[in-house]
Amino acid sequence: MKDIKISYNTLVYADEDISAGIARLARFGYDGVDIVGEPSNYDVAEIRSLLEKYQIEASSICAVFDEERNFVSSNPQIRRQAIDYVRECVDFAAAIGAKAISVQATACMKINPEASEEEEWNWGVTGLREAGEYAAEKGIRLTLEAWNRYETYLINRLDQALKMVNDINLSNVGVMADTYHMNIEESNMGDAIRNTGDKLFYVHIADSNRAAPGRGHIDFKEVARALRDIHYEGWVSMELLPAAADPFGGKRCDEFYDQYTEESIVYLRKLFEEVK
Ligand code: LER
Ligand code: MN
Repeated sequence: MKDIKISYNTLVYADEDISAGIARLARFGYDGVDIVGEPSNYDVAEIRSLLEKYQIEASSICAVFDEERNFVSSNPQIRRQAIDYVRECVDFAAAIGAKAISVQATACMKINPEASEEEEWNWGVTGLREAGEYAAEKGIRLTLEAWNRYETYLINRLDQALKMVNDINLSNVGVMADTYHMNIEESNMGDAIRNTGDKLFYVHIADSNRAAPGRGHIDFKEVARALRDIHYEGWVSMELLPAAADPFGGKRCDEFYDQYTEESIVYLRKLFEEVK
């Protein structure tokens, strides 16, 4: 069986130039890099040459959803901005050779709805379908990530993400798991993965405290067993964030650079070796 490829999200290296991040990932033997979805922050030619130089794949674009990019806003203009933003990420992904974009229906850290659940759900399905159709034209997948209840109110578990993916009904739109969010929301992480089956397109990894795997209390053997059970051949990507009430506030944690980057890949390679 082809083994699972390992990536690291540059969101973790918040205050650093992308070239330093990619060089570090190559040094520690990563297969890929997740790039934060702000296309205007990057020079496409530079990213392409870094990927080429360090022989690393762009595994995914990690799209960022805020109050101005929300598929389920009651304001149609903001819903349109979310679709247009994902289209922009699709163009960026195609330009640098990334094959996936992680998405969510709501803005991040937005915990209250603006309309009925049914109405918001339908806006989410319609908007993500339009973005997904555009992505399909360029051979890109959209991976719909479930976030914990403190970051969104709409899709917290994999079964909810799967329901929306099924409602969207496009072969290039699938579910994305993040072990940190799952640890909060799922009753059984292994079963949640198994029930998603071949619709699981992408996985973010962090321990229960969002630190490197092995530093919290998630049972990663069970996660790995479930990934093997569904014959998962996608990416797993490290997404570690500070132990802070606002993890996106840009707080620098020195251990997230060399130390956790090395520790995470050593941990995961051993895990996937042990759980065949
Ligand atoms: C993103 O991948 C994520 O997990 C969220 O917490 C929002 O950034
Ligand atoms: Mn994530």
